[in-house]
Amino acid sequence: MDSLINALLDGNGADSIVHTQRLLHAGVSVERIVIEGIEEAMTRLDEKCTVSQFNLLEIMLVGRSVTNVMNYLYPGGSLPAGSKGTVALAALEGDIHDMGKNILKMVLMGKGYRVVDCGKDCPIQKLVDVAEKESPLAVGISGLVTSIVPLVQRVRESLRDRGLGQVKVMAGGAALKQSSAERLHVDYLAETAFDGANYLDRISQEAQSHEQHGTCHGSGSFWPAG
Ligand code: B12
Repeated sequence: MDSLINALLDGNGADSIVHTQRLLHAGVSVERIVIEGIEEAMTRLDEKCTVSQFNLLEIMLVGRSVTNVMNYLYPGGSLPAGSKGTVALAALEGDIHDMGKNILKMVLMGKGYRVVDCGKDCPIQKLVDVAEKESPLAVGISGLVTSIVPLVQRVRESLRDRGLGQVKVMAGGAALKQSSAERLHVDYLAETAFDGANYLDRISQEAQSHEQHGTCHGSGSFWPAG
């Protein structure tokens, strides 16, 4: 895994792919490559980029290598149609980080969800408009800067004001995961993209079971849907 991390940190896209292939051949799971490889590389990049050493070009090259590896792990052509339900994703207004969101998008598509990507720096209004149009199972908010916490806290209410109280809200990303679901007023706070996918699997199964039996199980949320 260290060779992959070093290739990513060098911004060497070709070597990053070679090391990814080697790991896959050795039986290492995609999930481990994302969490122990890509996320670990970004943590080390952060340590490297102290205020005095901040180097935008370096970060961009790393970002490109990360994208190469993700495209390799989740090739567009092999993605299923998205039969499990729709999810709308966004990084809210004031947050221009989108690598975590893009990874989440690929993981969710790979797991069979249809993903509507509202992009980065996205106003809440736009996210709610998309939710109204697409009727998603959930909206996912990726937050990397702490300044967007007050916006995240408004998402649930904004959905409810539009009559979309049944849409679950999940959050993740380096800044948000230091908080709690309760404080952020969201239904679920994920540590990793795979946590988010597992949460969606649970609520998607619950939704299907409601449709089939008309029964009401717990939603895994402490926020009322009304
Ligand atoms: C790369 C980077 C950038 C790049 C972004 C490129 C891009 N296209 O995304 C650039 C150079 C543009 C950038 C700019 C800035 N950045 Co910056 N950046 C980072 C860095 C080094 C890595 C972020 C990253 O991509 N991580 C990798 C991804 C894969 O991790 P992740 O997002 O957490 O995602 C994983 C999970 O959390 C999960 N996930 C993520 N989102 C979601 C959502 C849901 C719903 C779910 C289920 C899961 C999930 O899935 C992923 C895989 O498991 C971090 C340091 C760090 N350690 O995070 C600083 C950091 C986030 N940046 C920071 C800052 C301050 C800035 C700037 C303000 C710097 C400046 N002074 O100009 C600007 C502008 C910020 C703005 N307005 O948005 C701070 C934020 C501090 C804070 N807490 O508020 C950090 C923490 C650096 C630091 N230590 O100070 N940055």
